[in-house]
Amino acid sequence: CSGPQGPLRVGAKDFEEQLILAHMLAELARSEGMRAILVECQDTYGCQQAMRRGQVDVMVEYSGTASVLGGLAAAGDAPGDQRALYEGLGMRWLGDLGFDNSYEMVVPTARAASLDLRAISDLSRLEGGLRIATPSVYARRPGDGLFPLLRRYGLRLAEPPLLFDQPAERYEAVLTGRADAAVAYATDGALAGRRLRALEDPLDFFPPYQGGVVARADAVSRYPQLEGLVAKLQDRLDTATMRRLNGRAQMEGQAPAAVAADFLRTAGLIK
Ligand code: PBE
Repeated sequence: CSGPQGPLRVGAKDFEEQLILAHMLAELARSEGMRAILVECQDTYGCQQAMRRGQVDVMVEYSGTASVLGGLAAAGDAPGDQRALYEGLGMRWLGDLGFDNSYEMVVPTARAASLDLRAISDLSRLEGGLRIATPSVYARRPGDGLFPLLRRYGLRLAEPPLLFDQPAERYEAVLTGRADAAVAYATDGALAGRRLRALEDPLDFFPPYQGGVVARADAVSRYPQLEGLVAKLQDRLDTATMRRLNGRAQMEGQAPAAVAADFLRTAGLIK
């Protein structure tokens, strides 16, 4: 744990949305005269471990991810459980930001139309089994991860999953027919302009994934301004906005820090 003079350590998983939002939090903290640094903690597990060890003070997490982490059932948990869950871990959920970044299964719009694919369950009709393009971390994820999803829907893979960590690579794999379906994040900027359809989830396998800010309780005491910083971001980041900001980093190659600073300036939150 750092002392009272230590900088606020803002954690980020390794995808654009996380980096953009972490830069927003750090930049807002600096605008209040605090020192703040970014800590890249890789994936959900790496970041949660860093939070528990006191190497990260605050980060953006997703409501459904919180319940998965807590070992609760992935599906069917009442929204809002993440608050109680984090309290039990010595952390505080400081508020939702206003967007939902769920996992989605996407298929090319044309193929969905010709095969009448509407729901994830319809993928069982593909002869010879399913070829799927996924982020590697999702293929390893318990709870709401790929293999629990396949089990829940009774889907059989034709071959090991194709692992692509760049969203555009997954979408291209499915559009060129190398895979039948790709795992998407609902706020991926790379979805824009691609003729892909997200399949329905009739079994409600996926919980809601409201983006929100979680902090260690000791950081909230050390930095009483923290809750106010989160409040400044609330009601400004809906799913469409988040997708647009992610697209600037994913597709236009802008640095996440620049996307964050530009957003805050345009919103009048920093000079
Ligand atoms: N998600 C979708 C994942 C990654 C993108 C927000 C549910 C997570 O970080 O938990």
